[in-house]
Amino acid sequence: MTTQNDQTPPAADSPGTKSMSRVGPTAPRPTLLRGIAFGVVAVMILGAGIYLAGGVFLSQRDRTSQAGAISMRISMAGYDPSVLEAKPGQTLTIDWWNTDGMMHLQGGVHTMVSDSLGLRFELPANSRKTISLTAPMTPGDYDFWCDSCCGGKASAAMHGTLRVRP
Ligand SMILES: [Cu+2]
Repeated sequence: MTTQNDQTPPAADSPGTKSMSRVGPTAPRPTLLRGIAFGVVAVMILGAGIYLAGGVFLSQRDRTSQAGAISMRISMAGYDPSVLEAKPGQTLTIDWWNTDGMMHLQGGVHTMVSDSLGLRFELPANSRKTISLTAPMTPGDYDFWCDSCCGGKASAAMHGTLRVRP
């Protein structure tokens, strides 16, 4: 009676041992291939991520999102470019971007303000927007400035010029 019970475990063990020894020699190759495949996929994903991030970064630096728009950056160093040129009455489209973080900006924005031009634009931290302004009919140099940081109007660095020439 008890011998029947004792026989059952060895019978179950032996097929297990056989199948393990069968898998044994072939096991290293699939594992190695799987490791290589995983590595290749990981490198591809990383590469794609770096490529996409770099593309976004580069597009901010030298490309405008609007055809015919002037790309103008605002930062703690001021407007870049700081001089905009226009014909009398010409409407300029400006792709305006800001790479400063919230903590650097009073109220979280850079601004573009001018009494003589009747401008008041705000640009939140780490963002970009398309703005348009129309040059006056009278030629001249029109001052605009950022009044939300770095000393505002009193800071020479935070001024820009709209240069209107016929
Ligand atoms: Cu500012």
